[in-house]
Amino acid sequence: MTLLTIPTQPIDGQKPGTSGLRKKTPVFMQHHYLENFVQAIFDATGGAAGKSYVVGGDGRYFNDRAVQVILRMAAANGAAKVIVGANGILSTPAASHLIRKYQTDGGIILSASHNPGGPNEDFGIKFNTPNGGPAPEQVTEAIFAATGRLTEYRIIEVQDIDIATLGPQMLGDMHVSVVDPVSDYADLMETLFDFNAIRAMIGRGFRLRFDAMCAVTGPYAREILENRLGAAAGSVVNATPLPDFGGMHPDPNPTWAADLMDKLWAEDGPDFGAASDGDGDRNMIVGRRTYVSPSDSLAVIAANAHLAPGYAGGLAGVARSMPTSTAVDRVAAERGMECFETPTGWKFFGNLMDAGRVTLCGEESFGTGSSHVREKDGVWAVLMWLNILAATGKSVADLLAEHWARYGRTYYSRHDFEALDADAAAAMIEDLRARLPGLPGTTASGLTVAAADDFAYTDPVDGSVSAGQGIRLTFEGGARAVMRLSGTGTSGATLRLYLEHHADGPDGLTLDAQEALAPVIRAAHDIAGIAEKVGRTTPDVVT
Ligand code: VG1
Ligand code: CO
Repeated sequence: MTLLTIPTQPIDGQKPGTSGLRKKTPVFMQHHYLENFVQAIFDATGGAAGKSYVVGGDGRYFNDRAVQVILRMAAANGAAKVIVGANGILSTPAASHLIRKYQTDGGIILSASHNPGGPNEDFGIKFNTPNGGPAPEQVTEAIFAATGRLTEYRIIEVQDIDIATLGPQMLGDMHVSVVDPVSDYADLMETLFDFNAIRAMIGRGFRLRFDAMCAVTGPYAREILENRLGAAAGSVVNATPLPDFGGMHPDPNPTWAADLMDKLWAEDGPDFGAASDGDGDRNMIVGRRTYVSPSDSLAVIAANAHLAPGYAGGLAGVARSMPTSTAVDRVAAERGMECFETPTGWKFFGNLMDAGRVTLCGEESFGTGSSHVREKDGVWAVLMWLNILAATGKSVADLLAEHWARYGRTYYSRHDFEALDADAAAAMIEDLRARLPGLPGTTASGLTVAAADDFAYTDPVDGSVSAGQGIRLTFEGGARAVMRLSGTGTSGATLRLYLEHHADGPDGLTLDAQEALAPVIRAAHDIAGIAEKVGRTTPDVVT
């Protein structure tokens, strides 16, 4: 075994986005690309000497090679211990749990999440801090700065490490512990939810379907839903993680999980359906012929979480990302809970959870989670819904209808315009930003602008400021449109247009969301000039 110090030089563009560094797989496989970034993580966080880490990923193409490289680099940089999921597999929430449970100095997670995987698709890497959460902006900026200063990286030359066999081993002076990726996580879920009540509901004939989309949650869902909760064998479909996700786009929304939607709309469909994404942190919840929007799911969970044993004492507070609908705010107001509005990305929830200010967090992008870990958690959200259904005996459709009747309905949709010319998209946002001060009082497509700003966030815990987090247009009458550019894509630009309109009820709660939002959609297009500036009139994906 030889310790090598390899000369290298900075590689442009290794700047983490909303959730880590994501690039096309061939980019990551370029000479020194992964190695440079990993060395920058160690350099920017005070070195690896004597430290311990969790390492794992969602099993996508290049995950196995990357894990070998990271282990060899951790050993060469003097790390004391690495806990690695068997075969390099860990869902993002399971990795977060291991970091917390074993109190490591952080973790390195390999995933491009909901982006497709494969030799010509996407790969990604991110660093999580000792609280188990995605590194906050100060840390990702320090890592990026370190990528620009690199002159060398350290690695040991050694045969591949056996990461298929569970148990401890040594890599030079470094302890490597290969762990079952599922068991610790499944045990944690048993402490939070009433497994007996869910098992009894399933025993009474409740049928469910979980689509793992050939991504990382298959083994987790099988163990928890089928083995521990007694769902029929085969309730979990697409359950084997594959390096290319079987060609699927593991993004749990009605477009990409169309097969699940079909099954839930079928004559004799199951009572409950759910899907998760590449790395297991997202979730989509579907009832029989009932789609639950992620923003509504967050609000329903906020209103009912106390029915789950782990949350019986109530929630400390809730937080949502700014573009997420205000449905949860109404629950918080009724319950007298604090409600925070943060920028997009789970890293902004970490301080609030660490400080005990919030228990529940959510994003409109199919992300929900709680302070049990510091990542959003797809399987957790599914179990929370099952627990609520078991405790109330209600169907998903009834629960949602009753929620709307009580709080009103916040119609919500996100329109994504993908593969835009990056310069044109940036110019459109710039132009809009420049016009913001003049917008209030003006009228577009029959709606009057009440307020217009670019969202800036001051973290209430550490005072750090994040500006430029999305353009907000609020109209008289309360409708809202938000626009921002995606920070997770790997080619061109994606414009996200978020639309919302609240109906108090009792009438007007059963419209089609697109229909209810038609006026605000028109006004947003009109004000931003989407057709003229980026050449699009209709979105590629509507959620
Ligand atoms: C998207 C979502 C955001 C989410 C992020 C990471 O970011 O909008 O809410 O936190 O993905 O999720 P962006 O910048 O593309 O809008 V995951 O499951 O991809 O880690
Ligand atoms: Co994800």
